[in-house]
Amino acid sequence: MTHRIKKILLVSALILWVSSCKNEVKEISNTQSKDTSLKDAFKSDFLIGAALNKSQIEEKDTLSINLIEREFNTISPENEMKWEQIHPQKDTFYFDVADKYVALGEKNNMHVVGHTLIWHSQLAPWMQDVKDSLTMVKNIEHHINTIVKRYKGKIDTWDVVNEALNEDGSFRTSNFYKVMGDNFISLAFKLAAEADPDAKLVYNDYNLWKPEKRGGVVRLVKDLQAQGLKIDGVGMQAHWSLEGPSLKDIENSILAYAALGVKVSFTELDITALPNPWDLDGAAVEQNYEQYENDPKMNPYPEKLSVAAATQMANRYEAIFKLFLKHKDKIDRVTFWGVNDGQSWLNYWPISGRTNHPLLFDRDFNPKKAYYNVLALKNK
Ligand code: 9MR
Repeated sequence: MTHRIKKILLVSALILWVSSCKNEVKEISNTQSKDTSLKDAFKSDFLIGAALNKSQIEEKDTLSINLIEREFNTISPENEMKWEQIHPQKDTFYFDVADKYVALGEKNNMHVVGHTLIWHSQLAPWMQDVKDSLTMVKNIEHHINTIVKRYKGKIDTWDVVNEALNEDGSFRTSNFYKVMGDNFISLAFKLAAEADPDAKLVYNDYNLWKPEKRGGVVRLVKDLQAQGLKIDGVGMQAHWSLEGPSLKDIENSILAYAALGVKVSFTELDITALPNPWDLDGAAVEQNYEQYENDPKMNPYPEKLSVAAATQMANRYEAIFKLFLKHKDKIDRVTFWGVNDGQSWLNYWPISGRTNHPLLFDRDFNPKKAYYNVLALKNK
């Protein structure tokens, strides 16, 4: 064999080897994504979702998009459909990003959630000043009719009213409440049902595991039902921590809401890995948290979780999903509030500039130990 032929053979062999390696890598990653998809693992139990930010909705963040399409079968808009974004002035609606959001969900055959129609927070300033009930009713009608009708048949579930209750179960004295009493809640559910009779309608709030707040939700749902109005579900937001709430409190709420004949959704699940000011001795909630901003004690995992904390997080997620599976007949959806740890709102709240680790995927989109523990529940 001449030197030249030997060289050609060697190069060909090398090319063959590299391309077979590529195939192997592709095959492994395909199999991996198939085996490890949350949506497939839980498909006979409940939907699994994530809240998307603007750059994900606009498909600029392609790494997120790959993960979202692989792992989730339902999506929620983290901010883009809130009143101040979508309806910033009386006669101005911005549908651009919301349209893209709905199109993304449709393209991927996902269950699309609308968040949220009526909320005291992130409300357009022009609505905060409304003082008479006739004007408020008209504005709510205009808002709900315009948005819900636009996405009729495309948005599958609406968070109709968000966070209308105080911690003791009484009504929050938002501007809606000050002007209309609790009638704004029945009005919103009535309008949403008329605008899209097939959409699922949900009351959504945080700390719904608390017995007193649970009582408030039970009263609210019963009241809507007594008026003959449609309410399909209670959304328990689930911004939780490693220590609490207890599984018992969560379970008691699942049972109480399901007993009303509505479904329970976990709409905004994340588990903070960091100490919060109100966990500290003597720290009152109303304190200003800026003082903690550069306090290393409040930011113990600036790079990644310690092995012990990652294990604690994995165990906590495992226990929570075990409870969800126990009540899968009552639960229709579990949505994480964000895609990866770096994108979570918990890096900015309640103290800004910290490094939190509340989700199942790390900042490089790698599944964490918590992810594998959750999936393993389906292999037991
Ligand atoms: O994650 C959202 C964050 O980006 C916004 O700054 C914040 C503004 O209030 O809202 C966050 O989402 C909230 C959700 O819409 C309703 N439940 C509580 C969520 C966390 O604050």
